Amino acid sequence: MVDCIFCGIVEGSVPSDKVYEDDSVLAFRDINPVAPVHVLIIPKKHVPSLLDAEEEPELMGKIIAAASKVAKELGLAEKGFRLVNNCGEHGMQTVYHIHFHLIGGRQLTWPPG
Ligand code: IU
Repeated sequence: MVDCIFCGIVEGSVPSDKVYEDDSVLAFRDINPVAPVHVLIIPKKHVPSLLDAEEEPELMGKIIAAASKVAKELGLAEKGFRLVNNCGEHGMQTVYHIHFHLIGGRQLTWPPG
């Protein structure tokens, strides 16, 4: 068992409800959804946070491309959605394996709390 819960999901030792997978990216449903659609999109490689993304531009591009694909596949294209990264303490990041929340299926509000 690996230390990082999302690395565990990637290797399959932790179960998840996967909605998309390719060689470098995985998307699965959040266990505590805040909207009808709440998917986490992660790199398979352990990248701790957005502060480390500067070294991974190609991988980050693949994540954005996956978000676009998953949003369309899950029926979010017509009404729209939000793609969110929480970074660090003030950003309220709780899992230090970078992930992007794809949230939609209801009217969202702005600004966030
Ligand atoms: P955050 O951006 O680090 O605050 O969000 C972490 C998310 O990971 C949060 O929405 C959790 O519900 C979600 N999550 C999960 O889907 N599966 C898990 O095993 C764990 C957290 I731990």
